[in-house]
Amino acid sequence: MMRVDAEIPISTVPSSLGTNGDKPDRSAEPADYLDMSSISDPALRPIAEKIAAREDLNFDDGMALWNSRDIFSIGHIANAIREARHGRVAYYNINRHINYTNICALSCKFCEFHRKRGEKGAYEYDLEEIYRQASRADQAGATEIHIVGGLHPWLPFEWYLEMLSGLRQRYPRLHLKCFTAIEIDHFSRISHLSVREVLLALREHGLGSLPGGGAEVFDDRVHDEVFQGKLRGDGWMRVHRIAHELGIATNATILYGHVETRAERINHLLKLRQLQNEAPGFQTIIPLSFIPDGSELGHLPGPTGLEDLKMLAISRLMLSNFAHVKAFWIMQSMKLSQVSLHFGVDDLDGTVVWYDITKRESGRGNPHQEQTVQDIRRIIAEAGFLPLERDTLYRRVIRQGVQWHVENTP
Ligand code: V47
Repeated sequence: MMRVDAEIPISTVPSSLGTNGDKPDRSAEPADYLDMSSISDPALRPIAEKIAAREDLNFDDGMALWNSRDIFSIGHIANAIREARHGRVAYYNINRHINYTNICALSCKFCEFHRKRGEKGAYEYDLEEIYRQASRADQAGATEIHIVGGLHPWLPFEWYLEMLSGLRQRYPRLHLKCFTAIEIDHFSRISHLSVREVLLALREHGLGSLPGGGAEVFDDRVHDEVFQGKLRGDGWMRVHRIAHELGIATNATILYGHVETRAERINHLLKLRQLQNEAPGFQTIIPLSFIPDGSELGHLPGPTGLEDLKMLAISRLMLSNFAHVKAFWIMQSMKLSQVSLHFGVDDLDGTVVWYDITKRESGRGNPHQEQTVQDIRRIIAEAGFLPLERDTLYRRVIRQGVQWHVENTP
């Protein structure tokens, strides 16, 4: 049985939990949380001044952040934005991931998940299995299911529509956050519909929002080296732009720590910021720390803890128009995710339970990767923050065990 959430004094909760994309959540200013005398590296002072003045950072600022070894000052500046937006609150959700198939037409080098049909370890769930997993999520009081999979070569578009309508009919409370831009583009090809028509049809059948996966690194050089054949950055951004124009909220990711340069990471963040300015709709950035194990890039070392902290903090600093920065504990580990709450992060994703795409947390081969609500709340509280359960759209969840509702709704 899930523990009932302890009450958080309402005065500590931002007036809006940040569904507005580019609008700040509170009236507090980053300057209120900046102590210039504590910034040791002189190269970071102009950056702190820009943040205090609410000015956007440029490419050179991003590189200066990467080149600085003053991790505490970088954290201090990122934390000023985080606190101005969210106060002492740190968000989490009660969710389940369903990876419906690992059979994929693509064979990206960075990915240990993909299999060809008939290959050892290949799997595909039928609709009944997906409903069974969703039923368990619903009974456990989850608010969201996050559904993504490989690009299955034979499943028709109608199968995905049936999956969504079947889920919505059976479990109407669950928010369906489904399909990366890569899958959306694939559906457009197999159905001969435009991306807009695909998104409209998916929403009609129950789609709630799009996750941020598949963005990788928006750079053609990197793309050709590690993601060949996959939808390129401009295609990913086009899908998210159209989703935002339709009023569908989405997330964004960057997969860092493989063959990309730091300059390419900064350019990726700048492109996301520009898209958010032109077509707002991103809720959160999720920087994903590359896990080399089991992939064709298994010889690479992967990012260190300091690199993870810097990436999270720099994302917070560059993406002034994103409400949230999430550390996905599956990639960054639970321990580092806790520390990252002091480096600009305000969200830790959720309970997850089963996750098939990477399996570092549980040891290779075992997709059971679960955090209990108690543990998530404990690490947040121990870091000095107030744990707050949110739904997918960052609305506050009021919970009594497995019964829940969104604040201000019945
Ligand atoms: O798109 C694949 C990445 C992503 C590896 O939107 C890898 O709320 C590290 O996008 N090492 C899927 N990363 C996960 C994702 C996500 C996760 C949590 C929340 C949300 C959200 C989105 O995982 C893929 C890819 O970029 N990935 N292989 C790897 N070896």
